[in-house]
Amino acid sequence: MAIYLTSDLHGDFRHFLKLLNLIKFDPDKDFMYVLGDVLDRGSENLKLLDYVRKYIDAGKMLLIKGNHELFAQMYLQGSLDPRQWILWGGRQTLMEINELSSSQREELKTFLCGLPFYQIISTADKTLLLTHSGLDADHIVEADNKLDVEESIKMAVANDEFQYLVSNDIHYMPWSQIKKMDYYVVVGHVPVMRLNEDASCKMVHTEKYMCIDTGAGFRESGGKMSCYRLDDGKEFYV
Ligand SMILES: [Mn+2]
Repeated sequence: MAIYLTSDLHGDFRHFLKLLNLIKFDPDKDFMYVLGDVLDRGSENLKLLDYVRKYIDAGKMLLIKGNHELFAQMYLQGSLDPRQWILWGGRQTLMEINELSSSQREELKTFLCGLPFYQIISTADKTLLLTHSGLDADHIVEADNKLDVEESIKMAVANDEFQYLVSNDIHYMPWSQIKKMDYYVVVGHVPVMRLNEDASCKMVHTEKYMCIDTGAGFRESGGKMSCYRLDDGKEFYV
């Protein structure tokens, strides 16, 4: 039994199959957490989402909401201008959604609305909080010299889920504040090529959080799709 974490698959169905093949993902024994942004930038967005959903329905994967899932939800709700979504990488997903019947759209909207914003998981030796973007610096809950990550996320989402999901504040907040976080946090959202000094696509590990968006949506900038095996810390890239 192995637990895998991945994020920011961005419509790249082909590489997701390669990744599952590389890790020999076994739905009878393994579990995978997807930390958001299955959609947009790629060429097979809904095909990839449907594939992930089959595993979700079988209880073998869990999808946490990313900003690109929210963009699709907002488009389906009529609250996002298509031109804006296109600018944010949604052109192909938009065309795929426009092919759907109205009942399929309704079903997709309900699914996207119901996605969780975070998940807390425990293994024998560690407890982690998984979420797409991290923290919204305008909504931080601190008490007893601790930064309450779960309450901070709840407050940020209650205030404005869009603002929460597009935030990259965790990478900008002072370390004195980050080190007070009461959970070890795993995020995606910001391609690690922007964070690594050598601009490589290696996952970023810090004392208090890690970033596992290795840039599957930005192959032209050296990005890859990847996953992290929680059991032994091994990283896999395709
Ligand atoms: Mn994102």
